[in-house]
Amino acid sequence: MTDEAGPKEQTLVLIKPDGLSKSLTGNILTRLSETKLEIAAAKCVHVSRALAEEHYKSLRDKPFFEELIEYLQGKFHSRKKVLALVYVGPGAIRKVRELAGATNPEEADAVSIRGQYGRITTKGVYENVIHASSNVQEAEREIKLWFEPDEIIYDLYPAETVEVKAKKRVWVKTQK
Ligand code: DAT
Ligand code: MG
Repeated sequence: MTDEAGPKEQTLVLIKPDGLSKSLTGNILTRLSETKLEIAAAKCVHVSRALAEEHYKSLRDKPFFEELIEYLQGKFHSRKKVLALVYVGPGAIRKVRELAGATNPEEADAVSIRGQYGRITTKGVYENVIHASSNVQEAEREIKLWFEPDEIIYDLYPAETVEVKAKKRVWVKTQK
């Protein structure tokens, strides 16, 4: 995929439980719309421990890992979920990272999303409101972790059809 402004790119964005609990979703999506990137997928996710650990697996040895996992799962907030989105477009990774601001909300540019809305708790947890992939490899790994191919409106990565025999929940049929 290419266009005049350069190669297209995709990135994973998570609005974390503090962002949802503080009713910041609209503000954050408005800020992200300034980038002119396109939303290619979106869903609410109740984050399992396994998903949180896999998402942050490169930080497994950090002293703050346990709190980070609990934070992503919403253990410290009223909204125990995240809003996961895939943004596509030229320079998507850099554009979203710039808007997000530095990891540490106290060091983040004052007008960045993390600078405006983030905080460090007394326990030392960086409640920095959103996650954004930091490079192409991370974006691919994270998008494949959070989304199935059919949940994204574009074929961002090669996908295949496999035969599965599985149970799934369906809507109960009601008589009209
Ligand atoms: P980023 O989210 O900017 O990509 P990262 O991948 O290094 O930063 O870390 C992932 C998350 O871990 C980050 O959003 C907040 C938390 N974190 C990172 N460094 C931390 C620290 N020194 N103390 C507490 N939390 C930290
Ligand atoms: Mg990171």
